[in-house]
Amino acid sequence: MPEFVGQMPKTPLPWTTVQPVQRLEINPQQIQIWSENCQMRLSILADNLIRVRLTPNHQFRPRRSWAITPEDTDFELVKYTVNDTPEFLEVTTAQMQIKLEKSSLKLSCFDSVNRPFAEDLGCCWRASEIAAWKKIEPDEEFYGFGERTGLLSKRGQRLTNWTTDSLDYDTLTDAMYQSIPFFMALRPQVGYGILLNDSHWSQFDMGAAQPETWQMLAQNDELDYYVIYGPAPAQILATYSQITGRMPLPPRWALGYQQCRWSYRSESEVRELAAQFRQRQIPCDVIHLDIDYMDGFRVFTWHPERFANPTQLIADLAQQGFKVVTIVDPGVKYQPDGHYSVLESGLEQDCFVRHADGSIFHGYVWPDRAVFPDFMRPQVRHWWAEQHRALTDAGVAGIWNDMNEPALNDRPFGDPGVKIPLPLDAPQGDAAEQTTHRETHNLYGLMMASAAAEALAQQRPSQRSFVLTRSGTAGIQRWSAVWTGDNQSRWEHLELSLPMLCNLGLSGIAFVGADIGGFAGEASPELFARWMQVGILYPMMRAHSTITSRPHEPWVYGERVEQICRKYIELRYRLLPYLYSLFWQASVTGAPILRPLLYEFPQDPQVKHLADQVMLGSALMAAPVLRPGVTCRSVYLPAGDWFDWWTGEQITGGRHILAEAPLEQMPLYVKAGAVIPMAPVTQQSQIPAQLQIKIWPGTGEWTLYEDDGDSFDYQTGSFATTTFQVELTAEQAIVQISRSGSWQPCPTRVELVGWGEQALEPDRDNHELRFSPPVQN
Ligand code: MIG
Repeated sequence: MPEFVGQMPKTPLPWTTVQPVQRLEINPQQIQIWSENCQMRLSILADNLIRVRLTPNHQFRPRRSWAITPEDTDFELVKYTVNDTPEFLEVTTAQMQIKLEKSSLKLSCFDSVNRPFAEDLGCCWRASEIAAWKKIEPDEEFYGFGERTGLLSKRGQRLTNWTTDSLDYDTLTDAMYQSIPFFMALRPQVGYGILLNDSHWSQFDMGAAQPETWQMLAQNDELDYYVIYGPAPAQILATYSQITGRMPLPPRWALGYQQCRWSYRSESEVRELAAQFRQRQIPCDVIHLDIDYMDGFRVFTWHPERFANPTQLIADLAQQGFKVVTIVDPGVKYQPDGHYSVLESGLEQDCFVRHADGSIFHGYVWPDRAVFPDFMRPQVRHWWAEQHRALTDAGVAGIWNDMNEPALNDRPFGDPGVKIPLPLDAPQGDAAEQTTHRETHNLYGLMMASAAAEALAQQRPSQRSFVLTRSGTAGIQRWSAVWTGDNQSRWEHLELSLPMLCNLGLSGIAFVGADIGGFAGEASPELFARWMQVGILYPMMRAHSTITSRPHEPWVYGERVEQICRKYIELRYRLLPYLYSLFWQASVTGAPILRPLLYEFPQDPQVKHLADQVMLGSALMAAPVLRPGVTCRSVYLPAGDWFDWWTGEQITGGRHILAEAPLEQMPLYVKAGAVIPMAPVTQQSQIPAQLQIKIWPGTGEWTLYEDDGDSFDYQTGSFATTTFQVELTAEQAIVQISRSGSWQPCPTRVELVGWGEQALEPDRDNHELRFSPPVQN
């Protein structure tokens, strides 16, 4: 545990255990339970969702305006039955049963055929911490936990929830930028999720201390958690995202290739960069401006010489099809000379975090001495959002939030000797709900990102927002995409990006990416080429590099690597209609876009640790090369029929195969019956002029989503969903097509791979296409 966090006693105090139930009260939604030394509230929120609260105090903590989950009363009442015996209280919903042992308040859950899950072993508390222990079932593995390095399953690990600037992270790193106290426990047939609904410092021990026990512990005087029954990961995420929120549909351009560097230091450098992309015909949508666009690292300013006319620059870039995203850090330069309106107005409106003694807190970050907004207060967020006009007025299309853990204690900024963390006893929040940084630390990034989203919504009201954040907690998907911070240009980091992004996806955050090429250090040409191949699978596809490294532009590593980058970025652009539909799906159901195989094949024991192969949606599987010098690799194909993306060869699954993987090729496979829409290559994302719907022979169903890609008109019906149902018989293949929504789709052809191609009527409604098998020779 970081020493600055706890007020933990040096010698741990003994735990207090729960006394037997004295009395209980059964209400339509909540069951109140009183014992001699604590009270418990069991809320039945859906057939597969309960919330458990337990406190030794007389009252539960009041709800906060920044709470990430809804009030219990926001849920519709569900029917459940109660069986109240002297030993047990049994609550049964349509999907699960909850059994409470009255002597101990231990709570266990069971599925409809009585298989146990989330079984309590005990709940205790002592000074400033409270914990519950539950049973690990023999075949259980644990996924999610937000942003984590290491293997896919976290069984046997101890994981801390505390947002931390984790520069130089590796597989041993514990707390990282994001802190998401959620995981799912999966075993064949049974799966459930746990959200620890607490922003204080907390920890999960998934069998590190005792192999058959998992524990959650919070530095709080109340235990508050949700149990979500699945059993499949998709169901767990659907419910999890119902309580923590889903990603709003992003603008289509945010799915394109994004180019970043610390930093593009001047207008002419940025213009040159843009020109390179267009001359070399490498598609790109977004250019990021890192901290050097500012005047002396003052947030919401432009450098007077190097970025003298940002409005003109951004307008010119728009002509060439580029959007500009600017970095925004939370630290506001403290130099009260009357010339910096952000500081002046922030001081005037009392926006900055103060010490417990009332004096303003100062830390040292990029602008040297700085003060930090208290984003927990709504009026501070409004003020912060207003400041964004300096950027949006110039035409900035998206906001990149960095350093919002907040990062200020572990980096030698300013005076190298001064490392001052934000004190845990600093008051935060409005007078009405005042608390301390101890409770809000993990929320700092979330609330900062929500202010950025508020700014874009206000200042670009008819366009969808793009916010990117480094820090966040559960629910961050509502406001922002997430990237995995300062990774390194090493093969190990290419490899670990996959389980890391998959676990973020299993934590409800679909819009995620890692810096392509690695942020710190020097990539070899081979590593960069392989990373660009993997990068097309990242929901957010951005290359970035640090100030001392080579820029990670597609042409930096010579002709051969440039060719490879072009080929894969073009493939990304051809796949945009498919990806865009996956984003729509994520926005509606909470499903991840980049998925571990276990998400698609939860019953297959072969894939529970598999993370060097990934699924993009349910149709496409990639088996990238993650090591130098490798030109072929073993690939596991789950049961069923598959097709090689490159050769079209049909392969029977349920086995390992050896795949050819010369540097030019990332092995890619498609499931039989898959439907993948493809657009012509363009240099920037746009509404496709025509679509080719590729279907691989088999049986399946898939829905294509289309709209204008940028406005909110889709909310009033201006979209098209087209569902393709594919059925394969010995004599023929039948594709049934139905469309809804008022968006007029583009000209479309349907290709049954290896069989033939047919044009589709523009209205696409209730069509049936029949294909005859190819003539064998
Ligand atoms: O102290 O803005 O993770 O992407 O380029 C480093 C400079 C601050 C850290 C971010 C990185 C960004 C860099 N920032």
